[in-house]
Amino acid sequence: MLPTLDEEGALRDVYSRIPIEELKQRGYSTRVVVVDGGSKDNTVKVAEELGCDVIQQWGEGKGAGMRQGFKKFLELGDDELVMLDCDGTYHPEEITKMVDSIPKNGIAIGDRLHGNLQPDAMTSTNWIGNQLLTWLAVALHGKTVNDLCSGFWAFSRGALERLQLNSMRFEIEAEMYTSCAYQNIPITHVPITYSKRVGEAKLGSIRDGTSIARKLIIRRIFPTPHEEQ
Ligand SMILES: Nc1nc2c(ncn2[C@@H]2O[C@H](COP(=O)(O)OP(=O)(O)OP(=O)(O)O)[C@@H](O)[C@H]2O)c(=O)[nH]1
Ligand SMILES: [Mg+2]
Repeated sequence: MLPTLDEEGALRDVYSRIPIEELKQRGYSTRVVVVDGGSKDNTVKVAEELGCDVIQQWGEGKGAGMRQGFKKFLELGDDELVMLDCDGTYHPEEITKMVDSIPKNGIAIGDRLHGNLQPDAMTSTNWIGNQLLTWLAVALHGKTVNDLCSGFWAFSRGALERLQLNSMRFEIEAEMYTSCAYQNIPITHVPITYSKRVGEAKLGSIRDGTSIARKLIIRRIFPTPHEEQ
């Protein structure tokens, strides 16, 4: 599953690097689903040309889009789901390693901070923010996580069925983690490569960092959303 907002510059390359053959050798048949948040560029056209399934999300934000993608996955009855940002920062070749690392009824999280973080990939503000938010998450919720804001996750169906989420924007990863903490969903950490993005960032470091911290605090007080939207 690839969440997109104006990612025409990266989508073709990301798609072509998905290791469909290697996954086939492991017994998987694969579908590529693009969840689009209302791109103004040619992202949707490119996704259709490539033969991806396209979900045009309602509402705005990566969190809203991912939750719609999760819902579709559960309806379709598929077994495992891998989600990665579609901006060229994550390496689709590493999907096999992620899938191999999914614990039973659990989740594998790609770990940029103890992996191969390329020198120009993350600004120092974002590096500090990622470290602080990861530290805050563990301090509040107690479950080990190495890279809270990673955009590369691999889920078993059993884990996705249990996640309880209502995030709209970039707090979604933090909420997936808190849901794992409260429901004892096993997590493994997989060192991954992280490269400089293609195109413009949609995340505002300060604004989105603050809402991620707020989500971590809210879920310490109210472990599950009042109502899943
Ligand atoms: N479906 C959907 N995807 C979105 C939306 N906003 C951003 N995305 C996608 O979510 C992924 C992460 O967004 P980025 O802008 O890369 O945010 P980031 O990775 O946290 O920030 P950078 O480190 O600056 O790249 C990208 O693939 C975006 O295209 C949205 O509203 N809906
Ligand atoms: Mg990114």
